[in-house]
Amino acid sequence: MTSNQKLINWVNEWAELCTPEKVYWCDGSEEENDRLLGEMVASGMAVKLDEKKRPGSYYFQSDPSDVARVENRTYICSAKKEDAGPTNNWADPVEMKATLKGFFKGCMKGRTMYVIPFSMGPLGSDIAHIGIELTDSPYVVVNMKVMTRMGKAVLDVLGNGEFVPCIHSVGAPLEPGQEDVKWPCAPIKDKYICHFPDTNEILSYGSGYGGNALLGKKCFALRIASNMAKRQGWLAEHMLIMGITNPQGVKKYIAAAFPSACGKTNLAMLVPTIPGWKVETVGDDIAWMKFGKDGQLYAINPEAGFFGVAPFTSMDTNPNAMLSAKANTIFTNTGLTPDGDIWWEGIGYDAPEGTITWTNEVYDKASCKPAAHPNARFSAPAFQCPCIDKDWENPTGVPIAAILFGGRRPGTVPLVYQSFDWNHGVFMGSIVGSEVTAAAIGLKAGVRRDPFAMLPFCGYNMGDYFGHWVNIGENAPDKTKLPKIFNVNWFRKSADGKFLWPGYGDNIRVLQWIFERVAGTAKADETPIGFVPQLGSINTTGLDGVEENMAELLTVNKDQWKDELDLVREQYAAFGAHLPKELASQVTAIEARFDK
Ligand code: SAT
Ligand code: MN
Repeated sequence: MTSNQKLINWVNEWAELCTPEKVYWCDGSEEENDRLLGEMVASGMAVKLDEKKRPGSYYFQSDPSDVARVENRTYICSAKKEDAGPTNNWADPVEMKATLKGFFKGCMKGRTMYVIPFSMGPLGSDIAHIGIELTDSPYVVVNMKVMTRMGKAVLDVLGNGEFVPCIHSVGAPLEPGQEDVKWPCAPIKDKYICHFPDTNEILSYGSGYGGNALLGKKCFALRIASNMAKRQGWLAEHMLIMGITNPQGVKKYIAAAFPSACGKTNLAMLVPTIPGWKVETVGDDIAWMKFGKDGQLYAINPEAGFFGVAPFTSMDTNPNAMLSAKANTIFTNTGLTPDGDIWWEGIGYDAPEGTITWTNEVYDKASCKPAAHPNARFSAPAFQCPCIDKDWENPTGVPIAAILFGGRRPGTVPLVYQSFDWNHGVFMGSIVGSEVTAAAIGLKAGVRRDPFAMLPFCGYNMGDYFGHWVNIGENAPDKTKLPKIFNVNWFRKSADGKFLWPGYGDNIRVLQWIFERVAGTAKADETPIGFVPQLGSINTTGLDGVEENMAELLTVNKDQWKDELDLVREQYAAFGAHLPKELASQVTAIEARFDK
């Protein structure tokens, strides 16, 4: 299939260590996909959903110990500890390699080693990169088929070129005659998700779920790619990409960073509630951005599918996601209905009698045990999304006019505000905060800072990452063409704990203000923290009972911000000398503006 000797040698080397029963090179064909899914149905790992209700779709239940990314088992193995920074787990690369080789030795016994060539980004795009994942999980293969461009065509593009080596094992060798379990994996203490930024390698052991196992996503497209991007002067970000068209037919693209499971997929596929506006989706999770020849920042979505959180996705909250997952979709840890469909909390209708939970019990509403795990997911092909952008696979990407940051902040942070300039926008990104999501194990619930929504995904020292963002602005080919930067907060609450803003499709009203700020028409007040919409400049036509909330939604309170800035100082202290002076000075500048 390939004459890339480096690739062949590398596959042989790992096959020798892992001792799989056989090595299989994935060609990415439909026939191969059907065969693997058929084999998983036969072995009891997968359930084929009803062909009429959910054509071409399959259902999986994971082991109850293997349901999300394991951040406390995730490591950045840079030569120097300092280069991993204060927000990552660090391990010495030589020691970690030795430990992992111990785990990988014989780990694929009795299983097949699949070789998955995949491209993050449209095949052949200048912004795209190729990886090869070795895995002993057929579940990973069929998910990679949805989530990436995968198979023989990738090898053709690769030729004798460089690839990012990704090695994955569920860590459950089979002795001769030993029966397999439904979802093989290793105990949590033996799980390792390791990144070697100096050699661009990824080694993942012991988990079969999501970002731990689909190595193109968080491991490659964010942790390793953020390192590549820093070295090469581009951006690898945890951002959705959307196109917004106004009633006059003018279109602008926006990239937006929100922490995991914080409504990013919903925003990317938003259905506008105001007439004449249109939203189209380029991506819902990751953006790779590079300056084009015209000096604009262009973004591609490196993925080819959506790995969406299922619970509370419904025809009301996100019809486009529901329709994306209507066929050819893999569901993991949702409920399963007796008529061969899926069900989850918040899907918009009651669970049919006899629904099975993700732990394979009969669902009993009264028991308080949910049918779907909170981090249950659908893997759906992006092309099936009714609002997919016509340029979502354009190899040059789409030009980004604005960058948004946001988190869940019940207080302090206004509905929307705009930065004074690039570095002030970098500051806004650096102080993003949100609640801990169910996608992460081993963390206390509560609000945590999640700078640029990259806390679990930045593959190097976060202080240096801030510096990289400053440099991107500094070295931009044309500073006047840099995207404008905004912060949004859909989650501000009143003193009695009620959401002040309706959210969902009405977020288009905030996007309209942003769109018009970029166009230079919307009105704003200059406040110490940035440009805040002038009262009346956000379109609330047709909204009941929101107009009276606008003043509170847009309030910038000096005392709250003084507290906020104290917390930012604490947060910043952790970065020591790695904190760029351009950010430290933002804190004092905002304080000075408040005291003026
Ligand atoms: O499991 S993933 O890491 O891919 C999803 C997420 O946590 O955002
Ligand atoms: Mn994400």
